[in-house]
Amino acid sequence: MGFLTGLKTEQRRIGVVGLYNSGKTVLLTSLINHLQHHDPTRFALGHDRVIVRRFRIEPTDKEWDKFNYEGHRDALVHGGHWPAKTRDRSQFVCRFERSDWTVHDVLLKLYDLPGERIADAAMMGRSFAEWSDHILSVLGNDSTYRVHCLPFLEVLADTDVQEARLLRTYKESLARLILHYKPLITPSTFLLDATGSLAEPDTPENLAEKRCCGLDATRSFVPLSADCRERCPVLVEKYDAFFRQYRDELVAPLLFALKSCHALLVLIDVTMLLAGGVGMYDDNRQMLQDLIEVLDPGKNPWEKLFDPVSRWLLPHTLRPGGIDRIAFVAPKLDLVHPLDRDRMVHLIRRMVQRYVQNYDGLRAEYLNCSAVVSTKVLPDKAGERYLIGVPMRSADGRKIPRGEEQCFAVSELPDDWPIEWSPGTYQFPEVYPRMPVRKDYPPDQINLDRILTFLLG
Ligand SMILES: Nc1nc2c(ncn2[C@@H]2O[C@H](COP(=O)(O)OP(=O)(O)OP(=O)(O)O)[C@@H](O)[C@H]2O)c(=O)[nH]1
Ligand SMILES: [Mg+2]
Repeated sequence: MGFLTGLKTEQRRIGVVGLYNSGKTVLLTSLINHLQHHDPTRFALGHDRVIVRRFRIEPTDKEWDKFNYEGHRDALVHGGHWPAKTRDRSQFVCRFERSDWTVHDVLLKLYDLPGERIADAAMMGRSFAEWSDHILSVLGNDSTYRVHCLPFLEVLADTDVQEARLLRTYKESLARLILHYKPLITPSTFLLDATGSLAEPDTPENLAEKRCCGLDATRSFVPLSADCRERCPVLVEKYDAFFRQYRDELVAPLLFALKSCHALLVLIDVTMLLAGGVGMYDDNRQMLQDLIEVLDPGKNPWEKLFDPVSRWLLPHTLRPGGIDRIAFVAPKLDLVHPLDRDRMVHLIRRMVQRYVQNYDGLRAEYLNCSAVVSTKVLPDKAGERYLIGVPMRSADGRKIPRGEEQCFAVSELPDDWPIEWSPGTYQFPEVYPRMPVRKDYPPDQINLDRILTFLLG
């Protein structure tokens, strides 16, 4: 508690979620950097010239690894490259005062997770049978899924079910889905296993051979249809146990942490969804829907028990949590031409707003942002959009070493999501980060301050 200053403490827990590669870790790194070396002219918290003071990093809760802020910041500044992909959940805890909050300081807890795990959200609150039905209804009702999962669906329907074939065909299906930009890969350990090892690009057959779909190779499981469950009670018993271990050990700690948050920051990477095709859009939407359903944000019963004043007087550990606000954010705004940046916000609204309105008492904000602005803008030439930055990939998609700045074209954003589009129709080339070398000078950002202002409430 802020006993040195005689202040009360307001604890805020914020979970950051989004698909893999959507920009969670970069956003957190830039956000922390701006709080640590706060300059109100470059990061406006609230409406006035609010100053952040007495910023200090605090120990994480005991069951959490510390978010590697220093390492990520170092990779950006000294390495000139983006932070490494996240392989495990982590937490960052800091305390600071803000000049417009005179009676309390802020204890801020931020949560980062590997985006792959979002695909498992539908396991929470479901039995193995319920999860199986949920996943198989997605696989069966969507034509893309049906095509890639056909051999598995046929083995499931077989009267003589063989477990080895079930496992192999399910894993080959997951591998084909990955190759077709479908991120709903569950159990997510097929992509990123429980020890943090990541699936490398390979053929479906090899991936099926090398990867597991469970806590480990001896505890893999696949969804079973109602028919199959009827016919194979022994297999059901085994998978039910593996499913429960997986859900309780890998998924529950994450989901409980998110559920105990006051606010969520949901990243929806419009550039990735447009570049990845309609399948990627559909999956992201489904996964967000599953996640929000499990987290059940909005008014919680605690809120009815305490009026705002008595809540204020409670010690912060007893103050009710419960997500009452979500910022839906389209990241990487700097990869989109300024003429189209407002459309990013419109697109994420169109994607989730109707669903979010179902939750009473939930405050939602829709914004775009760039955590580390890494491009400069050229005026549009004859309707084409051009940006300047240091490209990360060659024309054939291979990663290339950091070189000189170049001018490159980016796609125009549509007014609304098209009915259908294939991977590659839209292009937003990745660039190397542009970071100031001076350690106490945080990167140029857009809207991170507005996001935090909203989330802190
Ligand atoms: N140009 C630009 N690119 C960004 C920005 N933020 C993120 N990126 C790009 O997005 C990639 C992924 O960012 P991360 O923060 O690692 O993504 P993540 O959501 O943490 O991904 P996982 O750890 O896989 O879940 C980076 O390597 C960058 O290429 C940004 O503000 N501007
Ligand atoms: Mg990450």
